[in-house]
Amino acid sequence: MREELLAFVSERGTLLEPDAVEFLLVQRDPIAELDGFLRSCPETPFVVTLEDIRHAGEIAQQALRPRTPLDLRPVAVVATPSASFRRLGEKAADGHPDVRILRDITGRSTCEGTLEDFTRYFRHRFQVLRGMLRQRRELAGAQDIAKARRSTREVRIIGMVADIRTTKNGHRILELEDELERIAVLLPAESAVAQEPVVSDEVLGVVGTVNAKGLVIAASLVRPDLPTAKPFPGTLGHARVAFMSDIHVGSRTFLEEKWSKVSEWLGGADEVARSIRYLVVSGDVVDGIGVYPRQDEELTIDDIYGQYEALARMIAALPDRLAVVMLPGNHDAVRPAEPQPAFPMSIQKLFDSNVIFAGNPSLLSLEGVRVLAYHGRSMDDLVSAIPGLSYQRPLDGMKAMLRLRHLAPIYGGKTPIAPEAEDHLIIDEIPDIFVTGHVHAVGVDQYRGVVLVNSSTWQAQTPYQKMRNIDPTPARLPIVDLGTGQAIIREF
Ligand code: D5M
Ligand code: FE
Ligand code: ZN
Repeated sequence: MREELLAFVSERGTLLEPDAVEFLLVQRDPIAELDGFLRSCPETPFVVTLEDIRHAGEIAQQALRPRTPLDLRPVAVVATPSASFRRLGEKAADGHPDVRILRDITGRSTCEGTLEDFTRYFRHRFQVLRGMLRQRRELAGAQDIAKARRSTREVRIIGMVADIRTTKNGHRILELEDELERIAVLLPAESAVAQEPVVSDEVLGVVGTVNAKGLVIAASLVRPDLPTAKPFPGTLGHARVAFMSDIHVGSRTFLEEKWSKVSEWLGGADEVARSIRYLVVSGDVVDGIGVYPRQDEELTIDDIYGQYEALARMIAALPDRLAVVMLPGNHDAVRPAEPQPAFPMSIQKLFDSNVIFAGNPSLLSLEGVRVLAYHGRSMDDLVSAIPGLSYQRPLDGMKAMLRLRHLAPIYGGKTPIAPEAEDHLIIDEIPDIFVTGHVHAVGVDQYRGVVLVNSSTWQAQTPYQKMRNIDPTPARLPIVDLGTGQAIIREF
């Protein structure tokens, strides 16, 4: 495809930035995509950039939307479809699927894991998140740590959390680092700031005063967070997207009967089922091989390709109108370090052409609605670091990710992170829908206008989960309306 694309480019007398080439190559029809963009230009540009192409798709979508602020509808979350949810749905087969992968790591990984790579990775993380924090009114005029250290008035600093400890008097002390210096920040035991959860390696702002010993006494902590609620963008129509993850095909505990039920329902006459045009599958699609000790004792299919072949048959049996987007998780056959690339060709070719493969995480566009999909491995680290978080309440963990504007803020825990040149786990663009899996729970909610989905599992409790008291909520299908952002969960 690469050669065909480049031939097309030279035939049209323009140039394509390397990033734009990679971006196009992961789209469904790279040439049609580029052709569409070139047609929208009054004259052929000298060079086409990644930004040009990304934005072209969005502008086309926006042009289709009505100008009246139908956009201001609140996001409602309900457990059973109301009569209006049923009635509003459009027959998904009546429209063409429109899926774009706006951003993921596939084909762009550059890191080798050297020390320089790590330094560069963390510098990038720091700089981008500092940029976001500087937009916050509370941090206007924030100073470098070196300068703040000498200040006698109120200081505002931004740093990455290098260490967190508690003193014997119950105060907490953070070591905060910027590019040049490090400073200790005291969260006094009796103050409200001491109650706020802080995790290692997050980038935050501190407003406080410096005492005689050069210690910052914090008055408040500032997170990059999301700006106040934004409206759900909303498509003109009411096509729906359903979410799944953690199918774990090949495991003894894979719930075959539940799968038959959901598969039958999706292919049946139910109005809501027929309104589902997209299915996003966020990782752990098979159980894998050698993922944990003595896994072979818990497998019904002990060949990795055999597992993907079985899944491919299951997906092929779903109705043709469904455009399926599939990303990997920690049980899948790609590198475990995040960001993970899409499945290799040897796996992709087992599936029908209605399946689109994306990396973990990836930012997708479904008819212009932006979906941030992430398997959710970092939840393991967040649950151990933040008091009150639990596997049963993954939506709280997702809100924490949005507040910190990072999918995997804690480095060096259970979530392996590849030191790419840029930190792809930063939540840079604010999505309209944010979905995670991994914890085998389910839920829908919203945070500041972002619809949150945790996408259940199709695996029963495993012996390991039983030992750890993790009680999964399998066989639930969250469904979101792309017109309104309204979300429901269907149980099978
Ligand atoms: O993870 C499924 C669930 O089990 C999820 O809640 C995490 C938990 N889990 C799995 N393995 C571990 C380890 N090693 N430590 C802590 N928690 C774990 P899955 O990715 O499907 O195996
Ligand atoms: Fe899983
Ligand atoms: Zn997982």
